[in-house]
Amino acid sequence: MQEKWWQRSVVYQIYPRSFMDSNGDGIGDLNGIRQRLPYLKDLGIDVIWLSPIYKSPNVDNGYDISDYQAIMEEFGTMEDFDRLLEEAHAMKIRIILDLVVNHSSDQHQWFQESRKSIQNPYRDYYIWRDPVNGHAPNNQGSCVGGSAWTLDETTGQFYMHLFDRRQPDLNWDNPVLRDEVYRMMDWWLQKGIDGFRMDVISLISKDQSFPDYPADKTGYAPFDIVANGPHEHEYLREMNHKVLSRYDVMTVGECPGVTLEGTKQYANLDGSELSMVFSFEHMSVDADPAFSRYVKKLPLNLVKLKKIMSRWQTQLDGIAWNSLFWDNHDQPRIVSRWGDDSERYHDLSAKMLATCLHMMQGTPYIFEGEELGMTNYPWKNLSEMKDNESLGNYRQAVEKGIVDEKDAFTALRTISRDNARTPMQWDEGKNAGFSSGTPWMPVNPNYVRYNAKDEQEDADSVYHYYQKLIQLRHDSDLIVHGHYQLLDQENPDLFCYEREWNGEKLLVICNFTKKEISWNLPEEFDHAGILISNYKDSNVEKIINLRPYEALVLQ
Ligand code: TEU
Ligand code: CA
Repeated sequence: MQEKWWQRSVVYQIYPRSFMDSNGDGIGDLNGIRQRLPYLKDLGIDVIWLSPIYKSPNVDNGYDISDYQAIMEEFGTMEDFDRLLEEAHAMKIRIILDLVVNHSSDQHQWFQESRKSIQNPYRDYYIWRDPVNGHAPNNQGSCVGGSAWTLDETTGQFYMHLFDRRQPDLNWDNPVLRDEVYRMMDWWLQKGIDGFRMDVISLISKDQSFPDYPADKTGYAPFDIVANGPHEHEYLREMNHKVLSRYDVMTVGECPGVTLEGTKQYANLDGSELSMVFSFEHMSVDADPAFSRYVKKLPLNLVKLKKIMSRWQTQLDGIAWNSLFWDNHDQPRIVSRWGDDSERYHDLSAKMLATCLHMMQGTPYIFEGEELGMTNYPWKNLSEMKDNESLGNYRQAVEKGIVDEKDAFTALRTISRDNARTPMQWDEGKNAGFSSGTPWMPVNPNYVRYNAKDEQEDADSVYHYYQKLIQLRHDSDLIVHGHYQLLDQENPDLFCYEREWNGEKLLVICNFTKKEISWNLPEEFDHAGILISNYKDSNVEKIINLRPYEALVLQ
């Protein structure tokens, strides 16, 4: 099988609103991103994934699109985008865009038309149903809390929205809508973009008989219960056939609710659907399935995490392609979540977590600031938070008495999506160098300690460690293609695994705790050299004495 360019690539996710503000209005923008291309080049990444840059009323920071072929005014103009793409390409950096087509904004012209009357030609672009006994058609819940159905007075019918009521779901069972989406995708690909990250693409096909589903504690069925619906793969294959297969692009489907078996179809190496998917099984190990993740957080269960990640590593090998991520704009910061963001262990644990992920098989994703070890924000109260989804779930659980308000806030602080969205920390100047105005989100006060400028100047920084991990992947067939095997499965403190390719082997050892732990080195690594490690003076003996958060890769 011939290697695809995206199999050796490292992707860097930009959340444009928080990355770099070029004109002092406190909001990141396209020209800001352009100014920082040299930084990304220096880091060594291959691809930028831009979270949505399209016209949007910003109910969900651009994940509610009112015009798929226009740029959000706060971010700049189409000319700014064209220039960004051109300059990135000149630097051999590719750009993929977020494709948000499970739903649009309620301000999109399609929905404005659709809601006017039952006979409107756009009616079937969305999902409309008559009330059932005066109520919503079924017990489907939305991701932000409450029902997934809203009654629209004009016609007396309900429309469906798996997210906010201002994000109505598009009707993928309508072939006219599908072709409209494909035309729009083609328009962007003609511009020369290098692919798409597809928002909640696992949700596009619903069982439109809308049965009632098992409800959770909120009284509603979870939003992702409809994932992997009846025509899911049929529609993706159609999209692939009509659009994607005509370009040399990468695609990553964000797939809540996806299974390992399903991924063998979604991300099959035969290229019939997508290049890879984001699955969330490994992100759920600190959630209690009975509660929304925003109101209850469990400590990390490393054995569980290892089992999940190892299953994806071994079972997709040679069949489908993995994506590798700890962070994105919907997740808290990994160093605060599963590392230790205290001064003493911050750098060590950030590097350990990076090692553990970047030595696996798949395409790694770095979320802006992760390469600096950016941390969660020290929230004091609710009023500082902005994210609709985190707050919606929190409020619902508190109002229904499902959780104690104080406990829930403790969880919310550490899991809220807002943690990912504070401004990028560029330097120790005003607002961390993000903006000369007032940033739309507060800057984390620790920018004086963790910022790009200082870390670029410090050879030992988290930044330089990421740079090295990226370089290693570019240079190593073993890291890109090697078969994976978990070692010492039940060890509750260490994550150890091997990679093997053409008779060569790699051993990855990661201490997830601040304890000192000794571990017996497998004999075949007796004379191995150190490929990378996060302590300077690591030495390899028959019994390795691992220090707090130590990470070692032997070859
Ligand atoms: O996320 C879908 C989704 O499931 C998240 O809302 C959720 O935060 C998390 O994955 C659950 O663990 C996508 C986007 O990434 C998110 O920012 C949008 O809010 C959402 O879709 C709606 O477009
Ligand atoms: Ca701006």
